[in-house]
Amino acid sequence: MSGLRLAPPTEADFPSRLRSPSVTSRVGLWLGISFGLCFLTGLISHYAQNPTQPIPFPTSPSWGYRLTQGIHVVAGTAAVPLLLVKLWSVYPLLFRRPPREVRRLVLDGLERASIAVLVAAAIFQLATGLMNAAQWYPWGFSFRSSHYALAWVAIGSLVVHVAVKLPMIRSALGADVEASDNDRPTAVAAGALSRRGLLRTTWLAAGVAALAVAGGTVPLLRKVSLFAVRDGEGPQGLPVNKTAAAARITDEMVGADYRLEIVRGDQRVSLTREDLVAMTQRTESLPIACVEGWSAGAQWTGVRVRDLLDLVEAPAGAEVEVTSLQPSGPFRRTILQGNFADDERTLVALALNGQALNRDHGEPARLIAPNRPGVLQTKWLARLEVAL
Ligand SMILES: Nc1nc2c(c(=O)[nH]1)N[C@H]1C(S)=C(S)[C@@H](COP(=O)(O)O)O[C@H]1N2
Ligand SMILES: [Mo]
Repeated sequence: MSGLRLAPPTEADFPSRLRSPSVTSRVGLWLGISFGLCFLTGLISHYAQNPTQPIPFPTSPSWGYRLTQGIHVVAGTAAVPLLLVKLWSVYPLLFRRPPREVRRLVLDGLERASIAVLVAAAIFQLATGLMNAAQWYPWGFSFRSSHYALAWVAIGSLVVHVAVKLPMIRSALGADVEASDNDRPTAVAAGALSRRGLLRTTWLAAGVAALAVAGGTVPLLRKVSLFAVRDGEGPQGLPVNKTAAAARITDEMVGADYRLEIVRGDQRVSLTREDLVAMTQRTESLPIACVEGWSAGAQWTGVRVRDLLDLVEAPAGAEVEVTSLQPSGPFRRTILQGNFADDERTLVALALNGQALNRDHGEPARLIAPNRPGVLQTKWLARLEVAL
C-alpha cells in the first residue's frame, strides 16, 4: 500500500496526451452543434406549448413538430457521451495552480466560475431531458419551465465560453489532431489509444446514443432502438402515453350518459356518441409527436372541429378551451388556438387506423390537430368551449 495520499492531485498527475485541447475542441465543436440544435428546437417546442401565441404557431407542415422535437431529443441524447468525453479531457485543469498575479487571478476565477455555470447547466439539461424522455419525474418542480430557464443559462454561458476560448479553439482545430503545440507541458505520455482512436470511439458512442432514441421517431430504426422509451407498440399500432386507468377514466364516464358539450356563452349543444357518428366523418393522416421524442403517424377519423364550432356559431379564428373527462392532471385542459380550430384537418377523432378509438387512445373522442405537440392532443374529450 503505497499510493494512499490525502492531498488533491495536481495537473502533473494527468500526463496522458489524450487530455488535450486538440481533443477538447473537436468534441466541443460537436457538443456546441448539439446544444445549438437543442436550443433552437427547444424554443420551438416551448412556444408551441404556450397557450397564448402573439404570432400563431403554424398548423403546417403537419409533421413539423415531429421533426423538430425528434431532432431535439436525438441531439440531446447524442450530447451525453460528447459531454462526458469533453469533461474527461479538461479534468486536469481543475487542479491547475491559480496564477499569482492579482489581475490574472481574477480573470482565472471568472473563467472558472463561467465554466462551472456552463457545466452545471449542461448536466442539468441533459439529465432532466433524459429523465423526462424516460417518464421519470422524481422532482417537485415543473419540467417545462425549469428546462426552459436553464436552456438560456446554458446557451448564454456557452456563447461566453466559446468567445473566451476562441483563440485556442481556432488554433487547435487548425492544427493536426496529433499536434502537440497547444498541449499542457506535462501531458506527454502516450494514451491507451491515439487521439484519432479516441475521437472515433466518441463519435461512435454519440451515434449509438442517437440511434438508441431515434427509433422512437423514425419507423425504420425501431428495430435497432433498444432504448427508445416507446417502441411503437400499443393498442391500434400506436404507443400510449397515459392510459385511461392512469387518468382515472371510469366506465360510467364513457358509458351511455357520455356527452360532448360544445359551448359558446349561453349557447350549448350536447352530443351523444351517436350524434357525433351521424355527422360528416373525415379521415386525416396526422402524427402524434410527444415532447418526449417518440412520434408515430396514424389515420384518424371523426368530426371536423370547425363543423362542431359551427353548431354554436363560433366566429372564425375563435380560440377554444378543450377539457377532458380526466378528473385531474396538468393536461386535462388545453387551449386550441384559432388557426388550429379552423384548420380543416383538426378533428374530434372517434376512430384510429380504421377501428373505433381504443380507451387508452381517448375513447369516446379525442382531439387531433396537425403540427400540435402530443401533450396538447387531448384524450377523453368532455367539452369544447369557445372563448368569447
Ligand atoms: N386527457 C389527457 N389527454 C392527453 C394526455 C393526458 O395525460 N391526459 N397525454 C397527452 C400526451 S403527453 C400525448 S404524447 C398524447 C399521446 O396520445 P396516445 O396515448 O393516444 O398515443 O396524448 C395526450 N393527451
Ligand atoms: Mo406526450
